[in-house]
Parts: sequence; structure tokens; C-alpha cells
Amino acid sequence: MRIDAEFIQSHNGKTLSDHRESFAYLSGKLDRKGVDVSGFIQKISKFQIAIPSWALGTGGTRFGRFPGGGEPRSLEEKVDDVGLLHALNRASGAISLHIPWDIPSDVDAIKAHAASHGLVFDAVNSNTFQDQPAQAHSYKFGSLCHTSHAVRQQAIDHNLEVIRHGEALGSKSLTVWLADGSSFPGQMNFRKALQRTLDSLKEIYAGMPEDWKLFVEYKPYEPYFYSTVIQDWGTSHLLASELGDRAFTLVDLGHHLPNTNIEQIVATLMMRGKLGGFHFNDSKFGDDDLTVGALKPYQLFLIFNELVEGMEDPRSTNPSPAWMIDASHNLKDPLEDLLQSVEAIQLAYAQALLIDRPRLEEARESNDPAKAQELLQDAHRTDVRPLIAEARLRAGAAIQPIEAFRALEVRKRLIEERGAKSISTGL
Ligand code: RM4
Ligand code: RM4
Ligand code: MN
Ligand code: MN
Repeated sequence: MRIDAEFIQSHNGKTLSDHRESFAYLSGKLDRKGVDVSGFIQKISKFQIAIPSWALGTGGTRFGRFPGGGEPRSLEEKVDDVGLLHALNRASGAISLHIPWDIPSDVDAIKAHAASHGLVFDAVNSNTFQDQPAQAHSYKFGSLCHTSHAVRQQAIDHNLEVIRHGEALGSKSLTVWLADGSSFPGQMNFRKALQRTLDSLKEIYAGMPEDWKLFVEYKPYEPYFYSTVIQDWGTSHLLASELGDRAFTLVDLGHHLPNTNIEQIVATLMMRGKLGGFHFNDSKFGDDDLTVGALKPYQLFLIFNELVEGMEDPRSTNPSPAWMIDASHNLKDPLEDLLQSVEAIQLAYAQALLIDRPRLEEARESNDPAKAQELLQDAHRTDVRPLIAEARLRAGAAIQPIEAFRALEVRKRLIEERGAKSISTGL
């Protein structure tokens, strides 16, 4: 199914006067503070967040899965789902594929299909954490770090193949997340495992086109229970630095131990020009599957504070990071969850843009923590929802995407189209 512009317009009609009133109030206030409201809205509109092809179906836990129905059965239908999101919010203009879950059978057709929804292909992701049916060697004991040369070579070849798929699709980056690790103390020689991982990554890096970037993700736990080869940002940064200028660290918010100061990691990586991309999600304990902003919106805002500082600094050498949501949805409708995720990210970004940076610097330089906190909280406590809604309105999207999604009974229609038991590839 597709959502036509007329529906969105007529749905917007219902809340338009309400919206206009709150927008006028907020923009008047910001105007008086000297904020360039139009420029601000343009920044919000430009900010596109990629949707992973594996987040469109219902996720599960190791204990079970409770699918909600109407899941996309093919890559084409996954593109359709992202198309629905983008029609509703005009902020989800890219899809990121996981290979081999989503290998296009006809590249030109899928590119044209994506383009018809206004979508492009973001980073491609390799998968050496699962064995595939026709595969010669198993990844049970790792992939790029494996003790056997043959297994490492197979994993390298897979990554090179993912790059070829990505090239055909118009992607410009490869994200490598490795499950590699060990479950028992003493099982793995840490030094050898890291060295082998670096050597394997060098071969993948050498196989990338000149205009591509390599993103190295880190994660301190899961699926192994004792150690992970790329456990933290420092290890990822070490690898990215060794690899070269086109290799970067990718921060997945859920890949940190509780209480880690993620905003400081962001600042450090940006100082080094090595923050390549971001995977958004939220977590209570140590997972990466809650809706971003559902639990710790202030932390998300503090992270965006660092991101904005880095992005707006003319001396920064950090390229514009690639933004993506990476979560799986167990209880909620995946599309509603993704709409909520995008909105939460936009809100944090908008609030961070509102921070009075010169005054914050002044407070910092004069060692005035109370003032610094006041300035941060002033931005965070501003209800910027009318600005985001206005950005959507101007882009032809829905003022209230989830309301529109429900009014149109999207899920019911998807179930009619695809069935209640359709299963999407992925986790
Ligand atoms: C749970 C819990 C239960 C067991 C299940 C399979 O974590 O420990 O006792 O029945 O796992
Ligand atoms: C991992 C990691 C990767 C994602 C897989 C499916 O935890 O976040 O980015 O590709 O999950
Ligand atoms: Mn991730
Ligand atoms: Mn993850």
C-alpha cells in the first residue's frame, strides 16, 4: 500500500489550526531569543534517519516471538514499509540492508522501486554472526578473528561480496558488526584474536571503493558470555585508526555497559574525526531494543549536545555521521515504533540546536556548573514538538504521523495484503 498526499493533507486539516497556534507561540518566543526559526526548520528537515531492513518485522527474545501480522515478505515490501514511514514523516529517506537477509534479486528494479518512494540505500551490513545453509565453514568460534585461515577468508569474502551488492545499490558505506568473542575464560587468546581481526579488516578495507567508508561497531557483550573482540569504542577506534582515513567508529547506543558516559565517547571520537555513524535505540539493562528516547531522553539530548557541537564546529574534521535506528520491536507495531524513534531523535536534535552555546562556553570557562546546567536544561525543557511538526508540514508529511498511521488503519491493510502470519527475514 501507499499513502497518498491527499490523505495526509486532509488528515492534517484536522489539527492544522491547533498546530498553527502552538507553532506561532513557540516561534515568537524563539524569535525574541534571536533564533533563526526558518534556518532551524531547514536543519530539521535535512536530517534523515535510515531505517534498517531488519527492524520492519517483529523481533523476539531467546524465549519467544509474538508477531503482529502484515510483516514484509520480501525486500520489495520492506522498501514499501520504509516508504510508508517516509510518506508520514519525510525524515526516513533511506534504508539500510543486511546481507544475506536482504539480497536484491533485481538491483535495477529495487533501486527504481526505492526511488519511487523517495528512498536511497544507506550503509550495507555484513553478517558473519550466523551460518548460512550453503556455507563451507562455521562461524561458531568467530569469523574475522577465527583461528582458521579458511574461516577468516570466508568472512572476508563475504564482506567483499556485501560491498559489491552495496555498490550496485548506490550505498557508500559498509558497517561491520562482529559477534566474535568467547564464552569461557581462557578460551581465546585476546591478542591473537584482535590482531587477526585487524588483519582481516585490512583486506576488507582494501576492497572498498575509494569513495566508501567502513564503520566498525563495538559491543561489550552478546552473543558470547565472557568476551567480545571489539568490546568498546577504544578498540573500535584503534582498529579504525590502523585501517586508515576512511574507517570510522560506529556508536550503537545499546552497546554500552550501564552508566557509560556515551556523550563523552561521542565528543572524544568527534575530536579525533573518527565518529562515522550512529545506531539509535534505548535500554534499561544491557540490550539495544527499546525505542530510542523511551527511557533516557535526557541522555539522548546530552549526546546530541556533543553531536551538534561537533557538527557545527567549522574546524572539525569529522564527516557528517550516518544516522540509523537499530532496534527490534517485540511488543509494539514496528512501524509505530519507528515513527516514535524518528520523532525522539528529531526532538533531541532540535533541543540540542537550541542550546545557547556561547553562553554555555562562558559558563564553562568561568567554572559555573549551575549556569551550565541552567542553559542545558532550558533547551531540554523547551517543548520543540511544534517545530518538528512544522518541518513535517512544510515537507508534505503528517503533522501527527502515528495518528495518521492509525486513522488510515495501515496495519490492518498490511495484514489484508500480506496475511497475519507473514514472516520477515532478519533476527
Ligand atoms: C528462565 C528461568 C526459568 C526457565 C526458563 C527456560 O530464565 O530461569 O526457570 O524455565 O528460563
Ligand atoms: C547487533 C548490531 C548490529 C546489527 C545486528 C543485527 O547487535 O547492533 O548493528 O547489525 O545486531
Ligand atoms: Mn547496531
Ligand atoms: Mn545492536
